[in-house]
This record gives sequence, structure tokens and C-alpha cells, in this order.
Amino acid sequence: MIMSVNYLEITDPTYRTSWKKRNQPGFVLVEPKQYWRIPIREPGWKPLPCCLTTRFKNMADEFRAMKVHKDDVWLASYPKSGTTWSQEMIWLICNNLDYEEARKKLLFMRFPFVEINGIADLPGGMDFFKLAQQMPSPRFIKTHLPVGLLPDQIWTVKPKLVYVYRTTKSVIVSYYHHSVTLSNYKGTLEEFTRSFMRDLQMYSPYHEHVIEYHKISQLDNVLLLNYEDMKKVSVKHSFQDLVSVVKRTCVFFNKSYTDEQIAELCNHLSFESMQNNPSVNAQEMVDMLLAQSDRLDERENEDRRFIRKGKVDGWKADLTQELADEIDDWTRSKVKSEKYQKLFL
Ligand code: PPS
Repeated sequence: MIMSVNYLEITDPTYRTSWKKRNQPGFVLVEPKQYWRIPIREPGWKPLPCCLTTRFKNMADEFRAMKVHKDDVWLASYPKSGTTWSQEMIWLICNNLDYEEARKKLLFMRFPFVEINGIADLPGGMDFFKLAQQMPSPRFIKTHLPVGLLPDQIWTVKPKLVYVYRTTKSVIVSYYHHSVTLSNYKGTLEEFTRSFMRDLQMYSPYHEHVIEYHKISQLDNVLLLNYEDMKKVSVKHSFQDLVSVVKRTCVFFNKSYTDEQIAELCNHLSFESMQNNPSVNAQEMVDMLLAQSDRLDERENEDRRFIRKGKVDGWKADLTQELADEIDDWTRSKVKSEKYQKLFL
């Protein structure tokens, strides 16, 4: 198999001296090679290396060579951007609103996280890459990988591809709590934020992740969703809501439902309903991981839930104003174009 990526060692001194202390996995920067099929035609454009765990070396080439089907449904996102919410919405829209099956079968089996075995050592030895490959059509596939690391056949077979994104401060705070809950991250929120701002959290760089997917959004097979739109309080002041997002998604998938059916779906997708739905709330996995690290006593802590707060401005409870301002300054310094800047602030 041809080497489809380069691996670059992380030289950042803070990372090198603190990753073990913070109980983080070893990271490596994965730089895509042979990206000419990606339809971003800007002179000099080149996908940036992506921060992943060293485990990813075991699957990078096989993943890039993965067979893609025309009727696949791919959902991509930077972590903590509303992926689970969008997965449940898309799966139901595409499966004739089959709530019974959706309740019976866990979301992560219906809509597997395709590269998870390449980033984490899963208890129980489940192989989600194999599961995704062997699923009957149409397959529903979740990924957090950036454009540059998607299978090459995405660009030739052109399955439907949805991308969901969320504003920076919400992503950071949600990602920090996720890391504490699921990976027993031992650093502080401030340390997490600072490494995020050095593009040294898994799947970073974040801004480029979002921008690159926006750069392919003119393709007919690509749909962009936005967490804040789904929550109605849009940073872009367009005041969309879940109903309009669901309707837009139905059009994208050539599906048609009555207003009553859409209202029922929105009800099913509400934060409270999803938080209490064992098929999507990952509570079993959280309990297992808390037990493994001897932290079952933290189970009652709201921040240890996978479907945690679900707010647009929830970050205000966690970030100091100073740190919040620093994050915004970081965005302004990295993203000069106004068109893209507004996606993040
Ligand atoms: S992951 O691990 O990357 O797949 O996480 P992801 O699903 O992308 O993001 C998790 C955040 O989405 C929130 N969420 C919701 N918000 C509103 N309504 C609904 N129905 C909903 N479902 C999930 C979830 O609570 C996480 O955000 P935070 O801010 O941590 O609460």
C-alpha cells in the first residue's frame, strides 16, 4: 500500500513536558500526501497536518484506501460540534423516522465512528472500521477527520457528506469536559485551552478543519449544518431553528415528511429527550470508563455526562472573561477573512 501521509513529530516544549502528566495519549501530526483529488482549487492550498494519536499510524493508509459507496451517508465534524445530535437527525430522516429501530439499536452501531480504533484503545475489542465496511447499504458513517484525510474515493464516488460545526469557545469547553470524562484528562481547563490554541488537541487545527469543509460546500453532495442554528440562537443572526434545519436536511436527502412528523422528530431531538435516551446518550460507555479509572463517584456530576449541557453560551460558566477574550483574539489572528471569521466567534 502507498504511504498516503507523512508523520511529523511534535516539538512543542509544553506538549513534550506535560502530555504524560495530563494523562493524554501520545500525539503525532499526520500530514496528508497526494491530495490532488480534493476539489479545493486555490493556488497554494495544502491540507495542514492533523494532530492525532500515534495509534492512527496503524490505520491511516488502509483508511485512505477505504472503499466508498455512492449511497453512503458520511457525517464529518470537529469533535463536540453537534455530531451526535446530527447523527440521530440524519439517521431518522433517512430511515423513514423508524423510532423503534433507533431506540433498539445504539447510535454508535447504526452510525459508527469509523476511525475510532485508530485513535483509541477500545475496551471489548470492537472494530468499528470493520463494522462500517461491512454494514449493509446505505451505510451511515461518522468521522472527525479533516478533508485531507478522508478516503480518496470520497472525491470520485461522491456520496452525501454532511459537515456540522460549532463556535470555538463552546467546542473548547465541551471538548475539555469530554476529555476529562472519557479519557481521564488531568490538566486544567486553562491548560487544555492553551494546548487547543497551539493546535495540539486531537483533530486540531480546528479553524482549518471547519474552513476546509466550507471550501467544498459548493458541491451538490455536501451539506453544512451549524450547531447554533439548530439551537435557534444563531451567531449569524439568521434565526434558524431545528425545524428549518430538519427541513433543509430532508430536502438534501430527498425525503418528505408532514409538519406533524417534523414536529415529532424535533421533539425526539430535543436536548432533554436525547439526554434521557440510552440509545444516544452513551451513558453505558461513560459508566464503564468512569469505573475503569475508579471515578464512579463522579457519575452524579453533570459535567461527566456525554450529552452534557447543550447550550450555546454554556462556556460562560467555565471560562474566565480573560481566557474567553484570548480565544477570540486567537481566532482573529488566525482567521483573517471576515467571511470565515464569523463562523467562529
Ligand atoms: S462527539 O464526541 O464529538 O461526537 O460530540 P458531539 O456529539 O459532536 O458534541 C457533543 C455536544 O453536543 C451537545 N448535544 C446537544 N445539544 C443540544 N441539543 C441536543 N439534542 C444535543 N445532543 C448533544 C452535547 O451536550 C455536547 O455539548 P456540551 O456543550 O458539552 O453540552
